[in-house]
Amino acid sequence: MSYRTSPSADYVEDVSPGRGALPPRAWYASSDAPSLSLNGSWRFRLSATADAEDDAFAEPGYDAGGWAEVAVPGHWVLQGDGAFGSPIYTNHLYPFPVDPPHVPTENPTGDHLRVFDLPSDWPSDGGAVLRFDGVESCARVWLNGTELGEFKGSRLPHEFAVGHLLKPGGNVLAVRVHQWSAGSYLEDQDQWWLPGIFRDVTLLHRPAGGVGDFFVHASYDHTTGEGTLRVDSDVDGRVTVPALDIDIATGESVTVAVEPWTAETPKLYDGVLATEGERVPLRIGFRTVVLEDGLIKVNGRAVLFKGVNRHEWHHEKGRALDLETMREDVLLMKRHNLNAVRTSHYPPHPAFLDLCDEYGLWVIDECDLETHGFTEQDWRDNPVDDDRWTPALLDRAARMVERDKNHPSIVFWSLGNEAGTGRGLTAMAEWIHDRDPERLVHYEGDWNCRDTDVYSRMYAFHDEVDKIGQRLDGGTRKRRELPFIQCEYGHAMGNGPGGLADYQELFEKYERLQGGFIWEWIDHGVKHPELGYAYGGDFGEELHDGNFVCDGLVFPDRTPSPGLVEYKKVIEPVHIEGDGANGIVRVTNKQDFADLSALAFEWSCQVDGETVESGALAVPALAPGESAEVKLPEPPVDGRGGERQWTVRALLADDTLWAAKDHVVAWGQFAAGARPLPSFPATDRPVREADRITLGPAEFDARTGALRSIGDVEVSAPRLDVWRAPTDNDAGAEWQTDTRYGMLWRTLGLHRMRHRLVSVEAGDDALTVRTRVAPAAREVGLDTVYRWTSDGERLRLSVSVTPEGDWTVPLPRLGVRFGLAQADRVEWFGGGPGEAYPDTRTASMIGRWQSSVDELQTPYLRPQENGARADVRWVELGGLRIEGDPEFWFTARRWTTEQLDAARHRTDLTPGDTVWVNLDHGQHGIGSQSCGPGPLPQYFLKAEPAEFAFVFSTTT
Ligand code: IPT
Repeated sequence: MSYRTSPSADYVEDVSPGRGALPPRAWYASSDAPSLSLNGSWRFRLSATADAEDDAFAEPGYDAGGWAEVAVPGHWVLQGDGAFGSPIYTNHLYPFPVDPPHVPTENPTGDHLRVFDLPSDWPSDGGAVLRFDGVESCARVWLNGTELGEFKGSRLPHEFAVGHLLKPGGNVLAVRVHQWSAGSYLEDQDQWWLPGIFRDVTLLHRPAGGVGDFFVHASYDHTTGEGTLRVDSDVDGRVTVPALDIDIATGESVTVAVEPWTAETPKLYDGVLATEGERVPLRIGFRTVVLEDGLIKVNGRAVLFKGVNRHEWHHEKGRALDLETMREDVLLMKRHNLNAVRTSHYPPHPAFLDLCDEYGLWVIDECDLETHGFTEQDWRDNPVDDDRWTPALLDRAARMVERDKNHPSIVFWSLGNEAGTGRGLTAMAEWIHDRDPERLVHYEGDWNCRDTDVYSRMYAFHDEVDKIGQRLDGGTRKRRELPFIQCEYGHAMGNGPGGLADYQELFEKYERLQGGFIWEWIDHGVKHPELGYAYGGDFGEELHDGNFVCDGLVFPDRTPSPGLVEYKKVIEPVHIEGDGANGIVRVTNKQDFADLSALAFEWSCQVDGETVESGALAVPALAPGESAEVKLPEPPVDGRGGERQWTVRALLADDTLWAAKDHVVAWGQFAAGARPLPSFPATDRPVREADRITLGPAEFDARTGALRSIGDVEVSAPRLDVWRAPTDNDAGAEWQTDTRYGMLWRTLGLHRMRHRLVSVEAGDDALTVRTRVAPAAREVGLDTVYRWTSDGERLRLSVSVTPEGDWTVPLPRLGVRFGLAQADRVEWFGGGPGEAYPDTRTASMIGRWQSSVDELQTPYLRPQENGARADVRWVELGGLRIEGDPEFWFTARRWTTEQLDAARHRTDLTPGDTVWVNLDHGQHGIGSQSCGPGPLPQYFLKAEPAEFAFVFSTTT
């Protein structure tokens, strides 16, 4: 005989979306119907299983005085200092046995209790609705002891009619939240598993005759310049838009001249929907989205998405974001030239979409659906191909579309992410196409594009994208006729992504390619008292995916990473090229809709990186796609013979919503003359005295030829260095087995090179030190000759490297490393202000830059190679000036590469007494192999014969 002690928790494993909730509808704020936020501190009790406690706590009068408290919105595992469990990070693996729809018996369950009074002016007539904007993953709700129902669909709204249950005072709202439910099978996104009531809870008064659901249809006819407005409403009423003199009945259409909405020109018209009992403000954007001639067109023009995938993340609050944090995201995106967001992989808090409407961002709104873990069993039992789950899928589609349908920013509905293929997805697509034929449908998981209006891929390599652009990729007939986007590319994990400029070139070259969305916006690091930021495994998870959750363009505190700065430059809306010798600039407007009238242009002329003159540059207000050549002024007369260059910037001409006047939108630089290379006659000869050799300002160890000092600056001798602490992109994803150089380098032993001294030769005009640099157990090596010369004041080191043996891998870096006892301030002339590598150097601007050694470091959450400055002509630090022949890559840090390599978190790095300086002739590219292609061949640092030199002098 078997029986269950608590059948009341059966709903947890039920595949149905739930019971008791109202049908989904548009999310809006009423002008006159009051609402009551139930956010705040709630009483909280955690149980280990779904049925550990009965529902007595939901009864009025229950004494929860002894319970803990949690903040709502919030995730309980991020509160209570570990007393309420911990977050779990997995990429695509389910952290529980795949046994759908069953979930573990150990199912953390949080009982939440909140007692509230109605405000004294709460209307006594009408009804009321209780709205949950997001609860992970399954909730059962009671008000004043009456059960309202239960629901799943974590990032979707659920409303209950509660008017009949409300009392003026002492209302008891009880919510039981289960971490795991059948719904968890549909929510296998690559992110932390974070249970809780993580979005707002609100009580909404619903006046008699109030607005129910409504659908704003606002299209734009680019051939006439007119917009057509129709608002369908469950409850009849009138629609007014004062600025357009519109006053129509709901359901009625009107066509008038309007300014259209685009992400570049987000014109919104304020309107009102008034029914007998309520007024609701409308923000109307007129635009038409179509698939035409195989292209995604808005208002008659093809758009190019310069986008990013945005998960909701806050380093302390998880996915419980406040409005200011959402606005910060939007402002950062706009300031970095982004024009599009994919809401990976669920509908965001609705306020974020209001911001996208207002500030101007194209949106792919994605449904809360991912079943990625089923890939481990070849997608067997995948819920999206099992009719029993289809009602849940359709419920999710409807909750997204109905909630968000009035946002002009949304151009695509996305069915979800990484869910394989199946009938359930088709059912969703059919329902969506039918409900909203005025937008397009996206889904990446089906490369045959059965249900979609766009061919979408993730992490396709450059060569494949090139083929797709040329329509040489084959595929089904349907697919061949569709435009292409990369819904994910440029994996921004750690240092990188590299190769963005090369992608952008392709996107701009072929009409079929309509851009892409970087993976992803923000590192999901969790603020941690000892580790700084925690990632997967730091909470002792039995299964986890490490720092794969830290792959954003901004750090967890939203500081832009170099990847974002690079992306900003790569996607700049204006292209500025120049012919410095002839004093001509060519400016191209790369926007899709706006002319250049919002921008002002400025030229400046630099000598040795210092601006000697600048002024305004008159550039015509070019239409999208247009170019013009503009003459630069006569180059300034300046006696100095240094390196000359022009810099031209495009700035905001006026304050905008998202940045102030003079914000730099785009720039270009071009040389106006060659750089004079540092050189001097070798007049000094090395002198040997006992155990030392002197040459000009320098002293060497006579036996080893190792440099000891230059003037009074002590150094630990420069030696050849080829090792860098592998980046996440060097290490590569585990499924890319044959070209993961981060691994191959280690296998070869490049992190433990030995230096065999061959000879020290004090000649007439030079000290020559010959060595062979090679790893144990291998025959490959690098013959390395250091040749030192001096004119008495300056010291020149020429390095020549000749590879021996069969080098089958590129080198991580090639240059010299040395140590300085004291260094803090750094000044250089070269690329900056931020780091750059061969395929991430677009944003590196040639100029004079200053920094401290500490500020040179880029704080990647998992420590790895970072902080190199490109094209350095000279650098000064620690009493030395170092000039390059040719330009070099410069890195300085207070720990060694080996320490950097060994560290798991930033807090593992402790500054030592020595500042370690790398002067590199070459760096290997960065690529995006943590989930995509490695560096393109042109960014490889091949093991080839090389010669390079540095000139040292003291600055004191
Ligand atoms: C792709 C996922 O869609 C995304 O959620 C994230 O996991 C990303 O990869 C990697 O960070 S899936 C890809 C591994 C094929």
